[in-house]
Amino acid sequence: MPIIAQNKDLNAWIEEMQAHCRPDAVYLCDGSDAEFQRISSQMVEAGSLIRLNPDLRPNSFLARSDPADVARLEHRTFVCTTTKDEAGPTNNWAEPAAMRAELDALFRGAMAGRTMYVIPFCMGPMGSDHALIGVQITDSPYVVISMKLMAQIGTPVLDLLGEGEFTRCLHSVGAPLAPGQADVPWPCNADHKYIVSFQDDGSITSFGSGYGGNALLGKKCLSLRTASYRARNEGWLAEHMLIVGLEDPAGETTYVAGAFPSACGKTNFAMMLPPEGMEGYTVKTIGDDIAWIRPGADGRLWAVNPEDGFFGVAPGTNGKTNPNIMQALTRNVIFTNCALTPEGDIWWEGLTDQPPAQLTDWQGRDWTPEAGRPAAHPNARFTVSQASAPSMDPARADLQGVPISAFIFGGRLSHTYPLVFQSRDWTEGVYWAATLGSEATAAAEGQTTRRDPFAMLPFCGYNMADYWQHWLDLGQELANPPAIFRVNWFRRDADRKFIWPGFGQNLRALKWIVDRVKGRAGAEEAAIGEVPGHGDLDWTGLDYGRDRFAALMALDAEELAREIADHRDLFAEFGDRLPPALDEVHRRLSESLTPGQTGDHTRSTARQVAVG
Ligand code: GTP
Ligand code: SPV
Ligand code: MN
Repeated sequence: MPIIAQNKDLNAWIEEMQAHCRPDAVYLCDGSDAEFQRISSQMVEAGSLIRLNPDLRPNSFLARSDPADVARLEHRTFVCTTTKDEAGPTNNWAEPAAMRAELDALFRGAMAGRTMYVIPFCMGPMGSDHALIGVQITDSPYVVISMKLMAQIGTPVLDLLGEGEFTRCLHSVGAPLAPGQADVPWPCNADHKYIVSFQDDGSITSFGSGYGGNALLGKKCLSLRTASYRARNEGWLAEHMLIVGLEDPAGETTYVAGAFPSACGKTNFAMMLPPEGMEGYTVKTIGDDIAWIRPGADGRLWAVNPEDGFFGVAPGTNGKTNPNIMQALTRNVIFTNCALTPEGDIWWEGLTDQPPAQLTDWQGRDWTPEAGRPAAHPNARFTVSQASAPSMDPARADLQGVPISAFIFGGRLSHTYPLVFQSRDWTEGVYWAATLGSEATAAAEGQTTRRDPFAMLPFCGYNMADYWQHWLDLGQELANPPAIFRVNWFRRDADRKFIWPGFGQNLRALKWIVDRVKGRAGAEEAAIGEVPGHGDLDWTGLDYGRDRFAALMALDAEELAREIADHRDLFAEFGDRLPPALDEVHRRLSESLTPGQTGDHTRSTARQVAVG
């Protein structure tokens, strides 16, 4: 098929890559529904997709990955800035020229026996100044059909691009086929995997993996690593954040953006239903994973969601935990690494209370509830267009984005941190976001905290200390900066039971946050900031006693002092680059929490209601 992209640079790049990667064919994606149907049908015939029962799950598919290619690969992810210092201690760095040479060698002939697909895509509302156009070259049809659900792709994007600039995103599964060699259902490269952001020229190259954030290069690579680097230079923010609006009974909507580390509940939070008693409130979804945020002429921050689809964690999702996404998952979905029922539908742990008696697991093996292993991979995911979720806010199409009134940061922490608190000011808020952590897995809960600053550890495209400074600087410039909050739904009592009644109640914390911003809710001064008293939260429809709440909110001076002391280790990694303002907050908190002189400092009874 002849290439008829009118963009000269694009044409030249396609020709160059065709000569270098040696595919059997080159195909320029138009992004049409017919194209999706055609490619998915070809994949079904080739055995790399299973078509689900159209009566149960119309136009939906199951992909089973190679068991060694099931998640993002942080140790194979590289940020190639000119110097190692620019990438910082939390990123893998490689010298750009050396990395280019290594990748050039790997891509030589890498697409033999396959089709090279060219996917023009747009992240952000089409036509918005906030949008970025990329072109992904890939030999993975799974990437093509996934990108169709995750972004605007094809001819409309090429038309918008015209002669303009685009981000070069090169991807191969790294599994060339010799003449006559049979393909496997999920090709990837067992020996070499690379996910590389070249920050010197803004290009992205990924080799060897077909999975999610490794392969859908518009997502983590372009919209976070590349965009965060650009954003620092251009004065905006690219963040691993959900964006939601809370509409109150009077019809007023307040938008917040929230950063929780991977698999810590962004998707659910972004589309939660109100709990019993709070039916007058509505959560409206703008996005569940990525936010691009810019200062507006009004001195506020405005956010867009650059994505058009959800690539969400399947296990644990059901009609109770997330009815909105379940509604979206009824048709037009690509499921990856879920289990298959005998009727030709999907299943995963937590979808139903009782597992089916018989399944095919994510690796294609027979499974029964006695198998002693999960039927779906714990990182099994669904890919679905956002247009399918009933909770979507039409404002997500607004070219300038939505105004952000608050930032929320939260990890999975079984101790020390209360349900919610508000930072005293922007600088302290940046401190609490920079020191965000999560207890790695359920198994590791209560043990080590993995620091995940701003939930951006795997995604920040430059030195994390410079990123903190960028946040501090931006806050200084804003006439109306958002308020900053920390949340934690995961605190446990002495019997290891969750103290918060469940994430179905999280809207109560969100309502307090919104009411704080509006000057409608009270708070008490505490060592770490401002905390709600029992009477400050709305308990309509929930009987939650003062004692339980006191346990949820308790601030233990020694625990906090240990936590603050632990932040020193994180900060020490950055040496001289650590912003002095964060060092200063650390010093102040350490002093106020020195064991022995804490009682009055951890919580004073002075009550205050914010104005503004
Ligand atoms: P990424 O897509 O990896 O960035 O993650 P995410 O933050 O969007 O995670 P997601 O909402 O998909 O949640 C991951 C898992 O945690 C799912 O199994 C959810 O059912 C479960 N989950 C979501 N929210 C909560 C919560 O508030 N508490 C608990 N205990 N589990 C939750
Ligand atoms: C995450 O890991 O934060 C994700 C999934 O959102 S992936 O797109 O695979 O990175
Ligand atoms: Mn994510």
